Amino acid sequence: MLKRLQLTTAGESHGPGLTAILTGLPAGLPVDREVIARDLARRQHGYGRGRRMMIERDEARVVGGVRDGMTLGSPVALWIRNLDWESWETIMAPWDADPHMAAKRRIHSPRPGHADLSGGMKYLRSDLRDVLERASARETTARVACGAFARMLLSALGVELRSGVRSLGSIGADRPVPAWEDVSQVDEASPLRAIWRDLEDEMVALVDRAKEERDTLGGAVTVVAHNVPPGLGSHVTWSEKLDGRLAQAVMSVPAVKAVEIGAALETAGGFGSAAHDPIHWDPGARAFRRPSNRAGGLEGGITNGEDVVITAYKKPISTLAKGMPSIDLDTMTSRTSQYERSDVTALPAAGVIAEAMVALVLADAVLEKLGGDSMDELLAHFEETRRLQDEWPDRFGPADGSQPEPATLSQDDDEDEPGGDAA
Ligand code: EPS
Repeated sequence: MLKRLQLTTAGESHGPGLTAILTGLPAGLPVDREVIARDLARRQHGYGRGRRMMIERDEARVVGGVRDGMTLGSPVALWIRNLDWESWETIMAPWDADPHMAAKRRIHSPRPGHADLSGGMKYLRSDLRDVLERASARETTARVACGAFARMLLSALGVELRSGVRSLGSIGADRPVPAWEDVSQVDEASPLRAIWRDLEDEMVALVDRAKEERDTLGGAVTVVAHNVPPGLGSHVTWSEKLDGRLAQAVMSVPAVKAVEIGAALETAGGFGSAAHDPIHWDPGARAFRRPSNRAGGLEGGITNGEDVVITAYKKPISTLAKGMPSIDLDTMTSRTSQYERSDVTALPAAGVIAEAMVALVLADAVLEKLGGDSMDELLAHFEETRRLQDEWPDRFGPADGSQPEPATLSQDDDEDEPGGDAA
């Protein structure tokens, strides 16, 4: 779904490491390695993660596309080591794996909700590990590292992104749609990166309870992109609509089963008059203003200059320590699903991953609209587009400059229109 950028990742959860190749970035983008390191650390953080996160210290080694802190316009290539590889080498080696060890860790009783059964059937594997290793959320490390490059491109245009946990289980589900001010206050060091800090203790207690009950939890994370230029994406073709492109990217985050833009769930249940954001004109600032942002910054699949607000709803992790009713494929009899070390919840990380996906889609839409092989060209095109957009309202109004009577469209007027029912 990306149009100018292309992202490919490779690597298994317990393989040697992860590779990512990101193509399409312009030359001359300053690359701050601290931004990449910070996003990787943010993704690793969060209450409810399993022991694996104590083993890994994610670090992206840039092995292509960057020279002396600047992109070259060539593909950016990254390598991230799996420190856990040491314990899995005999099982996951590309050659000469130890058959005895591999058999010990073979998966033949699929976890309901996971890719185990559907992937095993599709790829005709007799060890479901062949599926779970790639279906694992470990892969999102590579996405977050590349998302940091997209974030840096966006920040050159003044766009910022933040996220947080909006609800965990049912805690927080009755709170309003978070705005930029809410996600900006998220304390990255807090246990769950909760948007509503007053609910954090209750959320932590629920994670403890789920762990004790050998169960798992889902919830919702909200990403807000601030200062997004108007005019990204387009209404003209279904595949260019930016809401659709964002939804696809965010839905691809592991365990996400629904994506909401703005206040979609709330507005779907009411009247149109309570759903849409009134449009005002501020003559001093020569800017359109909206007192609300229920549309989440997107109208007609195009950014309208308001903050882009996206919520991802994540199902509870499908690896339950207590298992779920399943089938042993070796005997085709009922059996509890096999357990693989996992997390009780990964919601705090999901927010960071969704941020990376939103950043990649927005950066892609920026490149689609503004083009340019270099950052210099991109920024020049950005300024010119801004100037044209600022001047655009002058194209309206009577040619002689007189003030027209305010126009109203009544139902009767509508019926007199060509093609109206009254014809
Ligand atoms: C995951 C299971 C756990 C998580 C892992 C995703 O890994 P392991 O089976 O090695 O304990 O920690 O997430 C990561 C490794 C990560 O970097 O996010 C799964 O089954 O999806």
